[in-house]
Amino acid sequence: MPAAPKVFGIVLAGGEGKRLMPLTADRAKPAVPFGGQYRLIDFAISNLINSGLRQVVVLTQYKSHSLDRHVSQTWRMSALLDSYVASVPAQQRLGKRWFSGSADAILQSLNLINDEKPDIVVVIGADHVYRMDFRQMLDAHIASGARATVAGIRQPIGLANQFGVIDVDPADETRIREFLEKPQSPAGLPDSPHEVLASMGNYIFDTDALIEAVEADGELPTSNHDMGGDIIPYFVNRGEAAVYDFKRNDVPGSTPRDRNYWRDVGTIESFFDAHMDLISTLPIFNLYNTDWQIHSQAVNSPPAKFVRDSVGRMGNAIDSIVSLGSVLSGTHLERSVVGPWTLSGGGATITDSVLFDYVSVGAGARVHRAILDKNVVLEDGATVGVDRERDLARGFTVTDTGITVVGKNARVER
Ligand code: ADQ
Repeated sequence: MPAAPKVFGIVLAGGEGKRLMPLTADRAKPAVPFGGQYRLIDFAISNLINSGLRQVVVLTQYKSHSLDRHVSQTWRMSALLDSYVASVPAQQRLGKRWFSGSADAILQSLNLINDEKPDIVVVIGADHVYRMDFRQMLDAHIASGARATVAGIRQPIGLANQFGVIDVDPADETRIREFLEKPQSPAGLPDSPHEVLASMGNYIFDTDALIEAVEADGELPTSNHDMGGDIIPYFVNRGEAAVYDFKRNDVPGSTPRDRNYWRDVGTIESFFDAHMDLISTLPIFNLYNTDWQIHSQAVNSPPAKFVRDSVGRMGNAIDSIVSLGSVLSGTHLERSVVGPWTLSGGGATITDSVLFDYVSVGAGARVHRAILDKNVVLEDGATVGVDRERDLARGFTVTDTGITVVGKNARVER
């Protein structure tokens, strides 16, 4: 490995995100808005760029239009420095078929790697909220001599069936001796029986190893062509996979509270909870870390505005984030995240909620524990999240813990 290896980044962004419906009815999961002005994919790309990567491709497939547009408008890099973040849709280079899995997405995109000839390839998912300095994982990858390194984080054992579960060789500390993709009842950790070491879906490979593995996998008719299910076990079976413990990662500017923050936002519940992590005085995840900024599209919008309504009623906002272009008039806003260009009328109350862009909340309306997607309109006096049965009867999604989700463009009557 050269002293300064050339590193290429691949962001896997083709997943459907079925468990986030209806938010993914019309857009790929990585394009789902998050935290007011971001999209989920901004966290993955910001981490790579802040870690010094300058050549990054985003592999897309499912409902990729708004994702492609967001990537191309947000991540404009300098051609002079041969820097790019390029969104690459499925191109059917190996026959007339779409990607059949995340490993197939890489197999079908090997031309991108062959063009750049990197020494190392970083492959990451696009649907987590976190900060990570990949330089530290790269150093660990090179030091261990492994051909594949998987980032791992402890998670409650009850969630093991959502993750790849890593079993580390106790004699070696980093070598993975077993990797089970989404197991039903794995053993807990020796020092913590209620936890497992979960794969974060972030990997580093020596380039020749990655090419070899996805090509071999492509020949296997029984394979699901999945990075977690097939490619990582390929390296584990050969004794060539190491774990990188995310606990060691120390991102510049992290607070003691948000050091090693990582959240899989695959479900409505976790998506909602991740928003609540942003808003308290000392947030569990701090967006105001200027040493490791999460970048997003620079929107050309006027500042957010808070005014009395037409009859002089005053509003207030506390423990909340409000994005550019929004006007809140005589509204009480609490523990909520409001996206760009959202309007709310006099006497409205919005609590414990997430509003995307271009939402309109009518005068006297009430929103509680709800997610309102783009362009949702609440008529004057309408309510969401107040009466579960009524929300269900109106066709809204209501989770077990009572979060109501209103899909894009819906009009909510009084
Ligand atoms: P999942 O997230 O369930 O588990 P997957 O659905 O393959 O795995 O998604 C991983 C990433 O790949 C996502 O960013 C997704 O958008 C993308 N992706 C999926 N199919 C794709 C395709 N055909 N083309 C392009 N991109 C695609 C994974 C790992 C687990 C790990 C969890 C961590 O398999 O081992 O624990 O991530 O959340």
